[in-house]
Amino acid sequence: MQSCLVQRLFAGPLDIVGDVHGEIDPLKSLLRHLGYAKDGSHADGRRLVFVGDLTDRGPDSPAVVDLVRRLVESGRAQCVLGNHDLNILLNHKKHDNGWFYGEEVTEDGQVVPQVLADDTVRKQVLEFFRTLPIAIERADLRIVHASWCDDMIALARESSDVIALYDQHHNLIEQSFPGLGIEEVDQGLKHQNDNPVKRLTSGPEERAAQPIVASGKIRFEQRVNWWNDYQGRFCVFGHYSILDGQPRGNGSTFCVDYGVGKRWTERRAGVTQDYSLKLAAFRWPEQVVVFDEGMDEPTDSFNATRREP
Ligand SMILES: [Mn+2]
Repeated sequence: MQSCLVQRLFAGPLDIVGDVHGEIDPLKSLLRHLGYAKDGSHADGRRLVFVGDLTDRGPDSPAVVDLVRRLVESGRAQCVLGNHDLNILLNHKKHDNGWFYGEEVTEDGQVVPQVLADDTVRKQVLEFFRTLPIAIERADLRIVHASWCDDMIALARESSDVIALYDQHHNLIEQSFPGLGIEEVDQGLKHQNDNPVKRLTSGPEERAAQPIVASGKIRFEQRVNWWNDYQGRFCVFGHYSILDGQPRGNGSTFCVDYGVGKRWTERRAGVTQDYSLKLAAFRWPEQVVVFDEGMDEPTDSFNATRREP
């Protein structure tokens, strides 16, 4: 039997890696800078944790999933499910997961160079994603892709099947709507906020004061910075690569997604090194951030306003 969707986090020192989004070269470089051998072992007994969103946007999602899968299977790493990984698992086709369906992805009318999946890769990716928990925890630390919410975590604890849990709450929420009278935006918000799978993997949302243009679409919802009201054990998450000047950490939370998923935009602009969008790992218990290009900084500096790229 599969274990439940909230699992026990490894004991010992950890390196918690942000959203990789198909960027295999920065991932290999980061693991090297962190001191991991090719087989994923570490001389100091450290182990890896991935906060999810392994795929989409970058050049080689199949290679990233393959590497992380092998690390997880050999007991060198743990990984939680991100919203991009979830979309693939639920067979939700999005503008940036065409690679999985063997289709080229275009952005601004140009093809984004990517390795495309074949049947073998699709099968391996789906099998691996089906094994992933939504959250992992131990006495001093919690890890989730987008947001920690105790009520939603409690629901995830009772399930061992992320697809079944998603469907169950999707249907319950649909049934809660009377025939008429709930606006589409509010229906969308209920699906986002009240479905534990959505809430934990892509975070709470609220009505925006003004419509927002995002990825070429007009949206009437906006993300809620849930960490401002969070109380509980230290929580590390990813997902929020754009923090709009908010601090990355507040003493009880830390966001480790430094935006490498959009690095293809920098490459397209001719940047070949010293990228402003990075892949990072948050070291626990040290609370130091290490980047794929090797620099590291204590997180004190991240409690100040983030320097925007
Ligand atoms: Mn995400």
